[in-house]
Amino acid sequence: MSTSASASQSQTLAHTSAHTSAHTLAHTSAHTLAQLIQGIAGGGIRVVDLTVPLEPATPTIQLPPQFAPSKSFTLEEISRYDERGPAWYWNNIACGEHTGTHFDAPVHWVTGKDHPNNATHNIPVDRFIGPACVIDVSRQVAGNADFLLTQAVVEEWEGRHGRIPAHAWVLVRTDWSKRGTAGDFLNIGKDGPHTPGFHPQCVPFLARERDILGVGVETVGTDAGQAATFEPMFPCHTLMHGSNRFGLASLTNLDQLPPTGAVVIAPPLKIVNGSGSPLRVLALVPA
Ligand code: 23J
Ligand code: MN
Repeated sequence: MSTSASASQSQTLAHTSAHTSAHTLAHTSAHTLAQLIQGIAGGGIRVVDLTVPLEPATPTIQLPPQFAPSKSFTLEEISRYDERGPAWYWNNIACGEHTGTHFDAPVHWVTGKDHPNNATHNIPVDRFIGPACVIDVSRQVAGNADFLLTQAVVEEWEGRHGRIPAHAWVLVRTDWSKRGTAGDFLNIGKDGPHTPGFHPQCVPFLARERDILGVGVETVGTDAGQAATFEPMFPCHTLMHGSNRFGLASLTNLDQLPPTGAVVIAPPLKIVNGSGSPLRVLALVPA
């Protein structure tokens, strides 16, 4: 009897407390979204565009000549308020999936091909949004175009700014996007491109020990220019996508972000079985 009464009372309490917390949560999330909108509308949240312009001159990755090349961006006019369409302007577009500011999906790499939900159309959409950890190595890169981010440099950053939280975007500020010409940006020498990237040992640390969403870089691809010669070949692609994580390449304006505190929103186009896509990348930054 008393057992039954007690069970019934605890059920009632559990029900009441679940109801209260669900109600409070619903209220809190509505309030949080209202604050977000107010913040964006001049209330102290800055929206920073991390995207480069997408045009025929946008540099695309130059792989060694034995590999098939990717098409650069083209715009083909369909009509422009003329006999082809008197009241409308529109274009056909074409480009490789990995052109300009773009998203790398896990299926892009052979090591990521068997992960579930690994393509642009089926990655869970909550994984496109996360806190940004911005690691500034622009000083090191200014002295060495082949600079590789190591776990030691990441841990030194964590000593100053705190541990990288789970499901973060790790953005590497190199100031590489400030290079004015395609020649300087691609920086191709007789022995191939010289651009900064990740030390092979750093990538599993970020993916597995820090459980990041992915990495973002200012260079044309997430791997270093010389990464075709590394072991494994293209270690950032091999290990990041092998761990079902993402890449963002050809970002800009990383110098406008704080080391922590920004939120990055990076959803690719919903290309069915896409390996990636050009996208607009936005950061929400507390003023
Ligand atoms: C294909 C092969 C090698 C590389 C890449 C693509 C990229 O950087 C890319 O955009 O994903 S390194
Ligand atoms: Mn790519």
